[in-house]
Amino acid sequence: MSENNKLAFQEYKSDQRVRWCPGCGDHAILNSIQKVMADMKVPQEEVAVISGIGCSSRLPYYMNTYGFHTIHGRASAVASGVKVANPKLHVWQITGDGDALAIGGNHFIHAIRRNIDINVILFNNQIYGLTKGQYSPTSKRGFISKTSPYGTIEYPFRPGELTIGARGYFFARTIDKDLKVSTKVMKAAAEHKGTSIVEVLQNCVIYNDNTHKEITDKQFKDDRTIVLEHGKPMIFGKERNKGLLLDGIKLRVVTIGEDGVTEKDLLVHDAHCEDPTIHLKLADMEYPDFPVALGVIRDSEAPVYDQCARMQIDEIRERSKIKTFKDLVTSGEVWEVK
Ligand SMILES: Cc1ncc(C[n+]2csc(CCOP(=O)(O)OP(=O)(O)O)c2C)c(N)n1
Ligand code: SF4
Ligand SMILES: [Mg+2]
Repeated sequence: MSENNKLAFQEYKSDQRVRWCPGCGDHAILNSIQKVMADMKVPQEEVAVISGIGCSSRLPYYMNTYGFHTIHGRASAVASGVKVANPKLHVWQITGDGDALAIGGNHFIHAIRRNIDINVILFNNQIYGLTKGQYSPTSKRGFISKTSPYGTIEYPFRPGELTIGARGYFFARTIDKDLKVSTKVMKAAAEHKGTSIVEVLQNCVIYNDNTHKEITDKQFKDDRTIVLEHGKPMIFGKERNKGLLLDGIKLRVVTIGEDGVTEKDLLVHDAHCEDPTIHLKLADMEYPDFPVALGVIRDSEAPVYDQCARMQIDEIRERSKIKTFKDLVTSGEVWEVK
């Protein structure tokens, strides 16, 4: 690997032609992932990028690392297996809202529940892009698509709520074109021990253009999103004069300087708190009632499946009377094959 960071960034790019549509949000997400790996100087041979099926799931082709474009919905299952079999690998799972939350919903929640040390990047464009525009489990209620010509009659999953409901310990959210927040949360996800879920609000220019526009557009973004930082008061807005406080058991948006509210009244973000109550409220905030939370919402510690599995195997092997071939060879015992 090159010492020069710029060169290192290029080294994570494969020689494959990137086939996403021009303007697709996936291009920016790919850049962020490559930048994070280069910044963290992770050797390419120690990285495995595992995906399911979908436009987003093409990403492993574009990475100059190990990778596996698996089958629809099974990215979490394969990523779990790779990590447990070889805990030294840095395992990244690339998945879409259809891949992870529809056909792959079961694998997704159980990987989280087990707390396997994988970094999941969930490309949420609220549509099935690859199959040309069917509604997905994250499409807004009433969304009109080829499979819902009169509008959907169901409420969508909120990925943060689902993660916390599955006993997840890491959840972050970013916007595809926001390189600063994306690289920050992906780095935090990589450093977190256990399953990290990063939801990326991604724009599909062809089948669901502008679905996140009312919060991601430059002119609205500062007033309609809040970038959470551990240990910092929850302030947002173009004028940096809006904030969040806890009113009884509910979050409330306030203006600093109005009704006697000062910065001291605002909630201070504690991403590391084990109790997920406030994290869930933050993850669930939706525009127009609230700003949409970006950044690391939850980053707490818990036992990690692959480490526990390894420890259990070592312990049982130690106690076992059954010896492996290696044990026999290294023990110096004399043995005879008849
Ligand atoms: C078993 C199986 N069922 C259905 C499909 C068809 N299929 C391929 S991708 C996809 C949805 C992809 O949507 P998403 O995961 O949101 O990815 P995007 O294309 O939006 O990035 C579907 C239904 C398939 N390939 N395999
Ligand atoms: S169809 Fe949508 S998600 Fe797929 S590559 Fe094109 S813009 Fe991206
Ligand atoms: Mg999708």
